[in-house]
Amino acid sequence: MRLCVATYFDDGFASIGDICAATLKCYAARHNFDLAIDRTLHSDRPPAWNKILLIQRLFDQGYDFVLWVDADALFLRFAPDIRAEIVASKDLFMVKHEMRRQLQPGAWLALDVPNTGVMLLRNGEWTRRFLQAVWDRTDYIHHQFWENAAVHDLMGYRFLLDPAKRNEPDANVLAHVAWLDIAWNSIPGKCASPEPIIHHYAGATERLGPMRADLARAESAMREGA
Ligand SMILES: [Mn+2]
Repeated sequence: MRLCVATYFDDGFASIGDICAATLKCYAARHNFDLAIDRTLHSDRPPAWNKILLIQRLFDQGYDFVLWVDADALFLRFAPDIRAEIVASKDLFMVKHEMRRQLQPGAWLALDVPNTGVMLLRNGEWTRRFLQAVWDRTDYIHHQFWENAAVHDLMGYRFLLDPAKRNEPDANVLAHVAWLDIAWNSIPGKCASPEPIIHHYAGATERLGPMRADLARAESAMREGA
């Protein structure tokens, strides 16, 4: 089985992207995965969309699986093997965060928010069609959540896109999706795992400082074999 660990970032993201890439390199080496750190892709869309292009390209190169990790995320621990999460009947493995939204004083809504920051994708007909469907949602090109917004829409999680709508997960899509433990996409201070494998600074205003501190932690985890 060929698995490629992948990320993309442009020059504007390089200071944090380099930190992400350093940990991806260690993770790939630890498990004998290939590594794709792409700095060259470009399209006429905001950079977040390039993840779709890179995953499609790696599928075309024949990888059986792609493990995508956003450039604003990094591994803290290296021993957990993502292959242990693979289920034969599923094509897309990702985390959904549970967020709480206050509707009115005293009334909270628990909201599932699938997050595309970390995804394991199986190279197959369904995933290829899904990625194309995401890319084709041109109405979300400039949405604040970019391709993640298109994924929400396609999966039927529409509340975050439009508070007038409800989350009505699409069973046909979710039949192909397995939810990973939040440890694989732990958002510090927002939706955090007690034992994170990957920290993801989604929507954070300050990333560089915390990611540098995390990198030091990751380097000692690496030395200890964790
Ligand atoms: Mn991100």
